[in-house]
Amino acid sequence: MRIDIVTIFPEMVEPVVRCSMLARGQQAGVLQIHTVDLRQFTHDRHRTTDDAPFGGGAGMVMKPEPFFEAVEALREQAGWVPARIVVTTPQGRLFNQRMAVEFAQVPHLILLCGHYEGIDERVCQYLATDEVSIGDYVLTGGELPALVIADAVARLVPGVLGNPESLQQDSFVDGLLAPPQYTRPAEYRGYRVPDVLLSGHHAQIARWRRLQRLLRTRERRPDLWQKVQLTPEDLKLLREAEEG
Ligand code: 97T
Repeated sequence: MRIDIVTIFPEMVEPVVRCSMLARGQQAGVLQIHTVDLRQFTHDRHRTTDDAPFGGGAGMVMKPEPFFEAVEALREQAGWVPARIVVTTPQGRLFNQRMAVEFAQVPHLILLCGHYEGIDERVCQYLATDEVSIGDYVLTGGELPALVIADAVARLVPGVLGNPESLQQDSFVDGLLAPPQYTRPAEYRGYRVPDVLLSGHHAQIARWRRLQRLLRTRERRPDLWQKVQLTPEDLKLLREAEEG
């Protein structure tokens, strides 16, 4: 898989893709991540990427031409394989694990980072395949959202993670949060690891973990809880927890 991140701040993006798990996938040869300087696709002396908004108003808008030319050049380089072209913007659909799985299924992902008051709408309408937000807060630019998306997608590419079993245990795969995890020492500053985890009773441990996931999701994420399909075993675990 190839991921291109198109930005006016390549020096912000570059160190992140050179390190972390993203580097592992590139080392393994299953993932290629390129940081692309949008200014390479300008033609004027000042390498202009923005301009005043038509109709007036505060701030600047990113010009369409450098984005169109960058995407064309990158797709050409990649041999015109199927691509998703994603603009990161507060106006986009909210990013989630389902979208990460979708994006991981195409061989070429191009992430376009916006700044200022936004990007010329023609980029969103005629060039991008997707407009994506990573959450309801305002950032200074699309670089961090692009890195978030790149990370979430890259770890799904076969060979990027050392142990693919962990993918099956991801939160959201079955719509529940993960259970609490502990490691040695079994007691630290008087804080003890729950006895059941030290017991070696695998069935009881599995039941305890399932219950913790249910309780946490109900307490912290009513939005996820609404959609959970509870099994008869889940209802029994919850009933017992309420009694005991
Ligand atoms: O706040 C932003 C500014 C520019 C580009 C993207 C964002 C954003 O994306 N998700 C949340 C905020």
